Amino acid sequence: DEARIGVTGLAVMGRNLARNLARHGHAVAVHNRTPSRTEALVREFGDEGVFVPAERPEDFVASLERPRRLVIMVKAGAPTDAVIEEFAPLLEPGDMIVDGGNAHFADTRRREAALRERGLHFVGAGISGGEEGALHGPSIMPGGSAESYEALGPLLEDIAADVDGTPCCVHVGPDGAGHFVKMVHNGIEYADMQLIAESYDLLRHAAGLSPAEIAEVFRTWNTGRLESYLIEITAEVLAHTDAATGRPFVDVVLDQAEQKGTGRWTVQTALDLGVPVGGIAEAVFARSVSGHAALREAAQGLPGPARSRVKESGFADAVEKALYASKIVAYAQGFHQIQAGSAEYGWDIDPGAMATIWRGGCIIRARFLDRIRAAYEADPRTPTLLTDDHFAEALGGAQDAWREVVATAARLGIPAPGFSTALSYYDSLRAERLPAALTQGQRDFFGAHTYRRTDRDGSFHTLWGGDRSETPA
Ligand code: NBP
Repeated sequence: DEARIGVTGLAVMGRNLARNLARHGHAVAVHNRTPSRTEALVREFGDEGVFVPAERPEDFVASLERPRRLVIMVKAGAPTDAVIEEFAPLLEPGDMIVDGGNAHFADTRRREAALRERGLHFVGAGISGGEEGALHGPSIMPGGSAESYEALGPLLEDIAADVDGTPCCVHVGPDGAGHFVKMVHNGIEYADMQLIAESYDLLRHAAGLSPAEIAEVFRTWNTGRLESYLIEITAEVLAHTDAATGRPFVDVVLDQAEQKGTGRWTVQTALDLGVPVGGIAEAVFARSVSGHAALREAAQGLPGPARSRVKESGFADAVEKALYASKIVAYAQGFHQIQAGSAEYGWDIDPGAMATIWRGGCIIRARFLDRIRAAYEADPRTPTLLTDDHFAEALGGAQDAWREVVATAARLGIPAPGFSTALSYYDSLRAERLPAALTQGQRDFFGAHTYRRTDRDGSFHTLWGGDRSETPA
């Protein structure tokens, strides 16, 4: 029992997490199904700290101090179940299994319940930041019992990213809470990337700027309120020239975006919870549209508007405002989903704490998240971030520009689903009356689905096929 914690699954993520632990002075037991990975880790990085390699699961488990902390970093899905089944029988009550993979939160809930029956703690930890994050400090979103967090928290906080002395790791809530929050984080990441892509597209095709010029625009934006990792790398990608052709890199890349599925999970779950997350959904659909090569090919000859250019002066500033406003909306929708999930599953998640641990380590890390943290600090029960003083002021200041950019996109035939849906959501929430009243009338007409009235309690039905009198339902 010489190792404080163990990692099994030593592909890029597990290896880097183990190295991160070792570099922080924690003796770490390491194991992998294929022993050559374990040997390679110790051979290449053995001098970074104390590694305790084991080939057999029994020896791996025996090398851990008690209660045991065992981190699984294998492929999500069936492999995770297989590894849990392999190790759980070797553990004792009170021991902890941490799944650091990208599990679906429903799987995490199932596994947690099953292992709790066997006296084991199961912690579903969302880990963001890719391989670099795993090595140098990820954002960690652990869900599980408070008791297990007491034993695990200090280690995880030690290896997590750090912003202003605050670790990017906090106990999110019970069972699937951590993986749920990680999922929504990824959904927000999709939305943010889509909005940035639309900004680029508008600057390119409405304003006629070159990729190199747009890179400069993003660099400037990165010194202001949009400062973020995603804006920073956008400038890098746009400034890059393809070595083989000498053309802008962005012009030689096939324009069909791929996805691994966490964005889709976010939208599927949002539909189940009844939470409108248009920004995330349009981002997932935008990737999907881009990949439908045959559809796009078939549509090539369809008519569009005569394309002209907007006057460049001031347009980039308008796009910056539209981007900031749309980003506020997309994040507000994501945080709404976190609050809805928390209520549905009884997780009691602190949304401000999520904004705090996303400030470093993860892909959406940004100055902006401090604003969200502050908004929840000012009003922990706010139903939407949009009404926070800072965000409301920014939305106010963006009004003309935001609408002008969406109108310009429509006029010139440049797709801007992210900007458009954000503005529609904003206007829907603002509207005093929505046409949903008409929808209710239609539903009552064809299906006797009933409606409620603005002036009286109760449900009603109009006898549409008869004398059109109203009856209480
Ligand atoms: P992979 O997702 O590529 O998984 C490879 C690892 O799983 C290897 O250690 C492999 O062992 C092991 N494994 C498999 Br596959 N089936 C197994 C089984 N039946 N029994 C035991 N071990 C099995 O690794 P990764 O890219 O390092 O990602 C690990 C986890 O972290 C995943 O859930 C991933 O979604 C998540 N994640 C990844 C990133 C990223 O940037 N890559 C970021 C955030 C989260 P072997 O060596 O014997 O084949």
